[in-house]
Amino acid sequence: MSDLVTLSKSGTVAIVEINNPPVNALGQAVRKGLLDAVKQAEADPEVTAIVIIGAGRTFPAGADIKEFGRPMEDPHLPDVIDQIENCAKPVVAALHGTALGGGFEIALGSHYRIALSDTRVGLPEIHLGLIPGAGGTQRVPRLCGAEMALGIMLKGTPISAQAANAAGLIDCIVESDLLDAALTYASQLTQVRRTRDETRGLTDEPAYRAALAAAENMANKRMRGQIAPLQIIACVKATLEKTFDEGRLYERDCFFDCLASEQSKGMIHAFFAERASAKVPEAGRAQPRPLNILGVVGGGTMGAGITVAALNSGLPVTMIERDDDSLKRGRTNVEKVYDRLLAKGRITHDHKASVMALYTGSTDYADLCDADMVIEAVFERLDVKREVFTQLDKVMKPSAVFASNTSYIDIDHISSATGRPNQVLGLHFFSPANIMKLLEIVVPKGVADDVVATGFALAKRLGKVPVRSGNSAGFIGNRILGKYGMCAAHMMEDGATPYEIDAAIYAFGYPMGIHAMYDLAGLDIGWDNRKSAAPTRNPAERDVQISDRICEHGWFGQKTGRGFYLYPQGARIGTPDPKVLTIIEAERALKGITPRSFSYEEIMERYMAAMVNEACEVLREAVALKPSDIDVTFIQGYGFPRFRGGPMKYADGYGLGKMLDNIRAYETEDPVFWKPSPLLVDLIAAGHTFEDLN
Ligand code: 3H9
Repeated sequence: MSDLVTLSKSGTVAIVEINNPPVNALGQAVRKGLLDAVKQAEADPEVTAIVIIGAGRTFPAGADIKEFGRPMEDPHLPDVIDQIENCAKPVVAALHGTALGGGFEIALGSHYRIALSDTRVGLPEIHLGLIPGAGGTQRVPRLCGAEMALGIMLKGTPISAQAANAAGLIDCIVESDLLDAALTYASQLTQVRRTRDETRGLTDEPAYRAALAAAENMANKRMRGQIAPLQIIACVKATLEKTFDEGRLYERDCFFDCLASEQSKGMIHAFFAERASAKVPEAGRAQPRPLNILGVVGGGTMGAGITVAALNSGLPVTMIERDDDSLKRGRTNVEKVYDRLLAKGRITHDHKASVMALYTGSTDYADLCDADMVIEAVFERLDVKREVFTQLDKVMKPSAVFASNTSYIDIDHISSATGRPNQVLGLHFFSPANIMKLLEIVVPKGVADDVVATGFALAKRLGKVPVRSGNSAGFIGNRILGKYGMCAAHMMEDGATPYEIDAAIYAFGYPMGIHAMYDLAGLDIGWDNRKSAAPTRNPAERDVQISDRICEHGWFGQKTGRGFYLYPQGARIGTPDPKVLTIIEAERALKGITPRSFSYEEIMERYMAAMVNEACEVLREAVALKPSDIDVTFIQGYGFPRFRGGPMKYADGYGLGKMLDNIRAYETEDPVFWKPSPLLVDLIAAGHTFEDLN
């Protein structure tokens, strides 16, 4: 037996313990150990029942994702689970932590399931572009019906032990002493029970079929182009049409189809990239400073969103505003978030009250004297921000960490307003800040390591996905966005309508196209930026002014009812605007451009080439530490389809040589905009890919 699985006995009950930190992933050695242990316990005449339990922080959290992509080694998880299910002695799975994926499937193949009350169980394979492949799609619907089973597998979000218990997925919940409770439970069992024979979930066939139809409808709309969701639905349908064994074989085929797909490779890449982005050199060299009280300056959309994110994590927040009216608005902005949840029945009044008890508002900076960290989230103007930092410098304690929530401004220009610039970093939150996962942590030169480590500790506490960025204009995300945004503008002026460009981007897998996104963010933001950048613009650079013309009409996007699109009666989804097309035609005529047509393929080739080429510059200048950080930035902050793994992963798959050829061809049309990045050229010359740089 392997060291990762141990077998012991308590009286007549055998204890099989899985000990593979940190999450007891089910790698080959664990599977083999588990198989051997169960066989051995079954063969032991003294043993009357078996308990399977995880050591450390959790019951297995699933298959070992690192093994995917390599040849599968025996024993396979479904065979291990068969051994457990076919065991002649009762097997009890004792769950704690996060029993996920293959881990939960082991529990489902066991005859009984007992769990600590704070356990979460689930089948999150969908987030890896996979489906449950060890019986999950066949057992869960048999136990709890199609609607709940599809919810668990299509959302991939773990559910509480209580919800699982109510649905019949867990038999018994205990508050503490899991092993003792499981031993007592197991010692009283006399017979085995097989989840495969359950039919409770199948009793109401019309409801079952209705749930399948609803899921299919949802997947086609909201999970467009993805393979795994439809495979999950097909597997659940198979529970009606096939025997358990046939269904399992069908599930197995679907699992391997998904595993072989580019989509699962992209999503698995994203899984590891999101964990790697938190591992920065500074956090390896220094411990974070204590973080018990947070200050937030500004109660507008961003300040309130950041406050909510902090309050949700249990961090007390002192919000500073310039006067009583503004402070009242700030508090209202925070409360609005909870009131919406209350209205939807997602939280109780008590919950809101307990969270709001952590909130303090003030108009006096001196009230930040105890704060360990302060995040400034005021208007995006350097003079305003500098004034705030001057005030903060007077009142913050010596060890305090200062952060500016900015999307563009040079942090050095802000930090020089304080006497301690080595304690100032940038935190670029994305709106809505309490929802969006991405947090760009902007690290100017000379910032103390423990200050950077504190920024990453804050991100972890708030449940954000942090990406380290150098202090370059627009940081990682907006800098690259600026470039491919320009590429889209060129295509628009050359003949593609904004609606065709958006349709191509949507078909690629984005939730919306770039013009719809501009409308959502507000066209005036870009207009202001272009006006302030005008004096320093390179005159040789192509200057598309279509969106300026739109702004000159006062059409700033959704908030004014029209932008690139029309939004009649407050509509959230826009319709094409013939007047915008007229504006575009006029601009083309002014420049003497004869419009030509663009296929979706060409639109995406140019769009991706602009994105990846600028990303190479961001890497070359060490603004981003590695390509996978850029992938994370675009997946988490800019709607890049996760199933494509991010722009750099996509580029590796597309072929770097082919992408460079495209860029060189575009360069002949516009040598100012299209300059191949030396990093891309060198990478190809060395026969490497972005993956090699990760
Ligand atoms: C599956 O089960 C398929 C089956 O249906 C069929 C098979 C035939 N494997 O996230 P954290 C690592 S598919 C390998 O920072 P947390 C992770 O990379 C699987 N490694 O901790 C990190 O490593 P490092 C279905 C894994 O507390 C470390 O563990 N299951 C795995 O924030 C800590 O992770 C899933 O999709 C794994 N399965 O969150 C669950 N899981 O320190 C995926 C984690 O080197 N995992 N690692 O960076 C999770 O959702 C979270 O990790 C979990 C803990 C909630 C468990």
